[in-house]
Amino acid sequence: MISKTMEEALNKQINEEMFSAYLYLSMAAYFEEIGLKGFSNWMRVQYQEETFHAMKMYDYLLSRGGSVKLHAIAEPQKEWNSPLEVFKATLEHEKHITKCINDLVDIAEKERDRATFNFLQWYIDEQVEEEANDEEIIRKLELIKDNPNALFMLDRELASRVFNE
Ligand code: OFO
Repeated sequence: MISKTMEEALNKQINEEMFSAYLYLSMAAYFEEIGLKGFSNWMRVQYQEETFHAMKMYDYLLSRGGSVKLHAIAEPQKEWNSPLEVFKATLEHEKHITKCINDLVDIAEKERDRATFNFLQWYIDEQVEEEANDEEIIRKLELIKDNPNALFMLDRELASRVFNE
């Protein structure tokens, strides 16, 4: 049976993941509203990924005999000034999530909870990928600057992203 401390920390993280989903869904709407459907698709897939992150933790907590407590999801930002600003905000958010996951690993170690420690390794790897994806898009957007043709080419590229766990 999972400890109360670990249970509380995982419930907090489920909320962080659900907020991430909400934030990216808000960004998807922003992109669609400014006519960038490919960017919007990329963010919709990110929304699906974050929901998956939350549900994976939800299922794990239940499988360990823990109790799921869903906290209120905060309202995400709605407006940004440019695609570059969105992706910079995305990277900052992912760095925050990486810190949350590292803190969870510390708690699992302190609680001597080996199962949760192992479970969290998947999230550690996932965060490396998430930050790398954002950095790659930021680099492209910095090269693109104000070139609309290049921006539309990137939009076409991002339109092909599909969700896979
Ligand atoms: Fe974006 O990795 Fe979960 O929150």
